[in-house]
Amino acid sequence: MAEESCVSMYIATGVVTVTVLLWYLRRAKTRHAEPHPRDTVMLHQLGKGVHVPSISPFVLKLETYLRMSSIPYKNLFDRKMSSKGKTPWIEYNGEQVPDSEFCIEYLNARFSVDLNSKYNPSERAIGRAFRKLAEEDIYWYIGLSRCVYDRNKAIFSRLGLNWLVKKILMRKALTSAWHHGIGRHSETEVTHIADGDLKALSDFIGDRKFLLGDSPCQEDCAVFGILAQVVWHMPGSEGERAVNEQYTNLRQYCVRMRDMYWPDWDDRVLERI
Ligand SMILES: N[C@@H](CCC(=O)N[C@@H](CS)C(=O)NCC(=O)O)C(=O)O
Repeated sequence: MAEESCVSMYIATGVVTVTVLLWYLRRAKTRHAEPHPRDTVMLHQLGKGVHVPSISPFVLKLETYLRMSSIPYKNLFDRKMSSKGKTPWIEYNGEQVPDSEFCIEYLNARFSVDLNSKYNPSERAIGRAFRKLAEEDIYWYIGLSRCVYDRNKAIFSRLGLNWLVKKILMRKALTSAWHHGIGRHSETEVTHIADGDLKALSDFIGDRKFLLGDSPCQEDCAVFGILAQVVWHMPGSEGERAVNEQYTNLRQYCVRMRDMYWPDWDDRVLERI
């Protein structure tokens, strides 16, 4: 009996100690967090990517949008997730907005931005459809390639992730792809679907400089966010081969977007190519 109460006391002491420690660490972190300047968008994101400023297509999309629209912003590479458990997200004068697309809608309204003003409703509709193709379809191919199909998990290894984290990422990718439905297809089938998407984008962009014409539009941010991962962040994959050998206009498109909006690209990546 005495032994049991002794064990309970040890457990209780342990729980209290850990709770106090966590509370203290959290408070210390908050205390040392940089103050957020007023009227500046704070962009919460992950750390640097390997050959692209972020391994997240949505982070690249949102930061490209902020540059394209000349909205003042500051990066916070704090790896904090949004209230929806995802990255990226923004804070503006104390207001939090999760999800890259909702961030863009919010900022468009706040700063009276319309990056699609040169295009008519029918062109905008096509832009939206291609954004969805990129973010809702090619996105899964990128995730599965990096986390599952690539036996070496090259990009994650170069980010210094250990085997356990890589295993957890692989499990997570497999589970979410399974629930989405795409994960029920074989690697060959998923690659085939992505190839069809890349071909459609390549055929549509053709000789144009940007998605809808000679001027970039809002949807270019998302399309670039996704394609840049295929071009530079999927070493050894079929997608990488396709954009380098078959759909070369997609590679040129990425280089054009990079050169136009990311003069500091080399400083924002871990390894320059
Ligand atoms: N619809 C979201 C998607 C964001 C998203 O899926 N982000 C990924 C990184 S690429 C993420 O945070 N994943 C973490 C997780 O799912 O736990 C957006 O546009 O921001």
